[in-house]
Amino acid sequence: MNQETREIPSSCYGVLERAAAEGPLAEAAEQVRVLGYATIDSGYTQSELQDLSNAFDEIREAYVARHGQAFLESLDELNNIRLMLAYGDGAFLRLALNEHVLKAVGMLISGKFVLNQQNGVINPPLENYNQGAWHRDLPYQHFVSSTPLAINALFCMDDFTADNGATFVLPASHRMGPFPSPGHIRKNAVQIEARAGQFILLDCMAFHSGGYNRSVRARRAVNHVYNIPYFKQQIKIAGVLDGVLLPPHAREILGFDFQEPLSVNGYLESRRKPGT
Ligand SMILES: O=C(O)CCC(=O)C(=O)O
Repeated sequence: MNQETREIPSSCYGVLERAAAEGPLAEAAEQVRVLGYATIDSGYTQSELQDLSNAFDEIREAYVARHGQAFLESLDELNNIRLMLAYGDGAFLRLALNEHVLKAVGMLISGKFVLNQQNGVINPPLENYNQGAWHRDLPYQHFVSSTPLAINALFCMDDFTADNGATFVLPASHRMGPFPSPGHIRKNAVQIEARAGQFILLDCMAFHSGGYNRSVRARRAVNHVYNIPYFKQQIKIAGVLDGVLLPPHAREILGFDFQEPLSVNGYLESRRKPGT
């Protein structure tokens, strides 16, 4: 029986407390809290998606030319484009500030959050690649936190299908410290199929892995890790972008407002009250 025709009971008993989630973003946030992953729509039109897709390929070509294919290969970096928002006409900066994503992340991370990293990810056909192995996005960590510290919003540049190696996730693994056993993985791994233009939201402590791409074309994605402002960014965005023209909300999300003071004086000045 498929998911749509199941008759799911709607009544309950013995329940004193119930989670509230109204609308697709709140429902996705609830699913991330419980299972560690969900999908949401970005709201882009087909023509905006096509522009992003073209921009992705142009930026990649220029990136590989700038850094050199052999050098990138020697670092296992050929299938990544670091900090895409630093290139092109601002399309990837707008993607990092997508209002659906920021709303959903705001429902998940209590208080302020910043963008830690934005990376183009390419899953090449019939080859292994650096994201095709189980990992957390806060790697080497084996604790459990009661609320998310970081969320990955993985933008699907192409359709994610079983054939082209759509991302696998281990549901609820953000609630367990250790990496699960091989038997648990065999029984519980879920592959997340999604349409181009959707975001896959992952609690950064949920174990996930790209799948093997058996199709004839690369599967492209752009990951965005947002986290509480206490973690350092992968690349200091305030050192790469000129923040002068950015609106206050963008400056906050990109981390301009959370740079560590360089001295005690700098710290005290950063706290100076207006008019003193
Ligand atoms: O390529 C994928 O499907 C997974 C990407 C990934 O693991 C990541 O961005 O952390």
